[in-house]
Amino acid sequence: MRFYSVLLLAIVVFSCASEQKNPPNIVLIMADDLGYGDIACYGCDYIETPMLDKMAKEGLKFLDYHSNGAVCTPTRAALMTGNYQQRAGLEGVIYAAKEKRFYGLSQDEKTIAEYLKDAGYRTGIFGKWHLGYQPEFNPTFHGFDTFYGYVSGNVDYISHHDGIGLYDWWNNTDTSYEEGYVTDLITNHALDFIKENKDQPFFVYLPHEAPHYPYQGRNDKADRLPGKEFKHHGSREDVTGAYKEMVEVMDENIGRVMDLLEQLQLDENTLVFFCSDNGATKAGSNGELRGFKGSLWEGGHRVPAIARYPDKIQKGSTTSENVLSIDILPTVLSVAGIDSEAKFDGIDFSELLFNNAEVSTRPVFWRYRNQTAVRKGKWKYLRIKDEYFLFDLEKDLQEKNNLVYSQTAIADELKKLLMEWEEEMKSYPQQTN
Ligand SMILES: [Ca+2]
Repeated sequence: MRFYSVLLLAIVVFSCASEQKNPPNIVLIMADDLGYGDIACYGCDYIETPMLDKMAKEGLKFLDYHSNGAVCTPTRAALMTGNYQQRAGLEGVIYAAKEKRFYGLSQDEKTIAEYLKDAGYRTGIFGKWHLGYQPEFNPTFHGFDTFYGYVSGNVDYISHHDGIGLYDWWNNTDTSYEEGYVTDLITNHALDFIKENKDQPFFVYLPHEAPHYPYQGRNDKADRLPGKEFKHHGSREDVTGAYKEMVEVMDENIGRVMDLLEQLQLDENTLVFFCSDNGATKAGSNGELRGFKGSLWEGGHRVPAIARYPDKIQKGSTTSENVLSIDILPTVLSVAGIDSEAKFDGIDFSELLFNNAEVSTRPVFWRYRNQTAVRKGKWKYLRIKDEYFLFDLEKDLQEKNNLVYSQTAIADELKKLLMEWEEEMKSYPQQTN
């Protein structure tokens, strides 16, 4: 009898320990410039995205998810640090131009990859970094064990040359020469990484290039070649057709990741989060939203996001809770069971993922070039140059009805919050390209 009690106790203790030893894998997939109306499960009727639609059917679709930036670099700084990009001094884009390529994510910043690596995760990034060209900014110095991809804002999908014609394809800190279409290549490397690390917790960050320009399909010729002049956006004239193909090929490749997780029987213990880094350009669609990439109208930063984690997240659910890029790091740490003393601007929304709980109506802020915005609950206060707006986003998602002169008490409250936030951000010097 006593033997059995001890055995039972041993089994209980062992199973608890093994549970702790089996933290979930995290797969974070981010599209580049994908708009709120660019995939079928968000209402697009000319681009087919069966894999993302399936992910939404099996998981949670966000209707009020926002990138912290209206352009690439700032969102990535926010995503990596869990804090407003301004704290890292990266409010603007890091451009390829030779005189502008000296900025980057400081070693003083602790990234999501570093937190996970410290907790025993294997960490890999496959795709676009865009947080610094210089060697010291390489993702392998920011917590990633493995890096395949490019450090600039965009490369030719076939030749892998950046916006000023420099070759930009890397394996860790070394230049890598390999042939292939960017979307396929980064997925191949992500799949290899998952296979190699299937027996230990891993973090895969898969920042896609699609559907950012140059607008090139899988079978197109390279546009950017050494010594040859090229059009920045590529040579294809049917941009809409190329764009559709780029999104569809990305979707197909996301399907390959999901299939592998299932084949390896890892999908039950893997949180997959998909999002975009800012709204679409005029080549794509932000659905009914006003504005495009680069603007603080909703179309610049309200973007698709989907979370999938079988048995943990309710299938086919949607949420209208307001969540941002900065919230992913604290949420991932919570899901992975990692305690951290660190304070973040972002919040842990795991209770929203698992129990459909409400997220607090904290104020959240955006600033880019000559625009600032603050959102609290349904209210959004927006400044563009010297014009001021107040919108009730529940009634007016299209931002047509400016209430700044009729709802003055609310406008004043939000303006005060914005001024306080800007005051706090003054202590961080910005590059503001
Ligand atoms: Ca982008």
